[in-house]
Amino acid sequence: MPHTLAVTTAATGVRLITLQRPQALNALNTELLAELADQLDLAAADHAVRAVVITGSRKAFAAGADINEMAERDLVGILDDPRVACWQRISAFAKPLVAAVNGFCLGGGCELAMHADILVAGEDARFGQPEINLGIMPGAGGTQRLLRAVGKSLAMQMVLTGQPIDARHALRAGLVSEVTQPELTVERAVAIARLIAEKAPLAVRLAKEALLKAQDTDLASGLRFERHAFTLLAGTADRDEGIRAFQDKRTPTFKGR
Ligand code: DAK
Repeated sequence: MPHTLAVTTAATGVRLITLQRPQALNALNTELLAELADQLDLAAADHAVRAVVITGSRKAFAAGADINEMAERDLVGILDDPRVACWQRISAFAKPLVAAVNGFCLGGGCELAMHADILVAGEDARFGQPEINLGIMPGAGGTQRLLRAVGKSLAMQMVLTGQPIDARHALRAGLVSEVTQPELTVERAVAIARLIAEKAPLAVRLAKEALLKAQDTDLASGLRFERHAFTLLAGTADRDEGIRAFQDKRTPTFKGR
């Protein structure tokens, strides 16, 4: 059983992972990151799980990497940092990941939220990369994913000044796709995940992979990947089922085959 997370089934096919280190505003220490990577590995292997929602508390999604833990690591310690492998496992999660963000979403917390495919924010959410205030810089993808999400000028401003932006600004910038009342953030994220969970898992998986490719490849390679993935789906039973259900005017039953 994890110590720093609560793991529940929020809806059919939807696993909800809640970060629970309230004493440190869900700061991401090694234990929490390792437990999160373990839970995502379990979700990846479980056919009943079609999508995952990750959330924190009303006060904080996560206030960053654990600064006290970071203080104990010198240059060599950072080279051997076990958290790097945890982040790699988190970023390798191939099923849809939805983040429900309330309160502080800072530093490594913002970087974790940006690992999600879809972000829903409560009106009180604050997104920031304040590492510069500590004499360091983002280390879990913040410079790369933030720039891709919000563009150069705002990413530069956030990373170089350390100043956070509010949920409405994050929405305008494209960092999140929806803003809700804080008490409805998890409910809305679960509803989105449930819609995805009802779709054909192989199509969802390949569509996610293709969309992520758009961020790190040129257009011709991305289009080639899309064509291959699209062709691959022609061999699936779920494609036959989806098309037949449309013609029969009924709801399809997808099996992930
Ligand atoms: N680490 C450890 N403890 C934290 C924390 C953090 N990031 N953030 C908050 N806490 C603790 C506080 O120390 C306090 O503990 P006690 O004093 O009660 O024992 C408790 O949580 C409540 O916090 P506050 O009393 O400060 O609460 P306030 O509401 O007054 O202020 C705040 C909330 C979020 C504005 C403030 O807590 C704050 O500024 N926190 C630090 C935010 C921050 O600087 N985050 C960035 C951390 S650096 C890497 C991967 C990732 C990273 C680096 C490397 N590799 C893979 C190599 C990422 C780095 C970072 O995220």
